[in-house]
Amino acid sequence: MTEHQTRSGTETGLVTAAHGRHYVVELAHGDLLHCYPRGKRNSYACGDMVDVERSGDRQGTIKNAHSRTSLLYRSDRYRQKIIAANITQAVVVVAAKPAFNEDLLQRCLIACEQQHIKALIVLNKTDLVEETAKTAIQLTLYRELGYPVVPLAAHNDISPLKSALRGQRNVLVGQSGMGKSTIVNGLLPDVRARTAEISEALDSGKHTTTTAQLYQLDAETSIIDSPGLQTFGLLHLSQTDLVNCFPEFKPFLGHCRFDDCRHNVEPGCAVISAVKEQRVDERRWSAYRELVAELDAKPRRWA
Ligand SMILES: Nc1nc2c(ncn2[C@@H]2O[C@H](COP(=O)(O)OP(=O)(O)OP(=O)(O)O)[C@@H](O)[C@H]2O)c(=O)[nH]1
Ligand SMILES: [Mg+2]
Ligand SMILES: [Zn+2]
Repeated sequence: MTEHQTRSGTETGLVTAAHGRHYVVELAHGDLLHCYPRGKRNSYACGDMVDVERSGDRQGTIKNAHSRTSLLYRSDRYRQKIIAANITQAVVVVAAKPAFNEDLLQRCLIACEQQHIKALIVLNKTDLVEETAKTAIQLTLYRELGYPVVPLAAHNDISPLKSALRGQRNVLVGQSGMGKSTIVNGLLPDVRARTAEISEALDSGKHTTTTAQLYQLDAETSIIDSPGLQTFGLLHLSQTDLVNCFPEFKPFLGHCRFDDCRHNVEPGCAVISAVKEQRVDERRWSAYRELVAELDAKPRRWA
């Protein structure tokens, strides 16, 4: 018995595609199994290591996932949605056209902070020179906060991104149309065929990505392409989580008048003073307050 066949009938594999409740699991010897999870409440994501039981020639049932080192997910009042598991770096792709949503970018960064996932911002479509100038300025704030910003024209040349991806399990996230799948195709020129194959197998006929898909770039590097996001709920964060997800707040924490200050409307708040002194950007504090308000609103139904 090998380490990948722990119990009779049970094999261990990596989730390499996820489309709703349909998963593709790659076993140690490279076989692909089309799987559904056991039980209605269980859900998995690309990057999960799972135990599966074969139920047919190329089919199986996912019994459980191994413990995760990280989990990128979003949650609104009604449900939680897993984006990717066991990732070390999120590549948030933005572009000037269609205009990117800064609120969504901030939410992606916050979700990463909470899971201790490194975040990298790609400013794609820099070949659209005129449109890009304003967006580049808009991103200065994030660069100053310590998030690397990589300008890219994925259509033309993917090489500026390659070294930043190396040695990481990456996930591409962002709005639809920013160029995530174009980046994958640039990294793996033969990937279109593979994408078509998997999409066909999963019965998805759309042009934009509807299936999260993991690609191995080399022995140490992989990248997950994920479907475009429109919203990014963060109701799984606690108030404390939220504060800690804003790295620039850190120097001011512990200096507020009240020990239980929420840095929202409280008098004598050191964070609010820092905003007034322009030591913390107003855009970030607004985002923070918006999220505090969301946490204060109606309770989560999935909790
Ligand atoms: N001008 C320009 N267009 C680009 C570039 N990269 C991608 N595009 C175009 O942007 C559009 C969207 O690209 P996709 O790669 O499908 O975007 P996506 O982020 O994967 O979108 P979803 O799968 O819907 O989330 C396509 O028409 C691409 O050809 C670029 O560097 N420059
Ligand atoms: Mg795509
Ligand atoms: Zn405060």
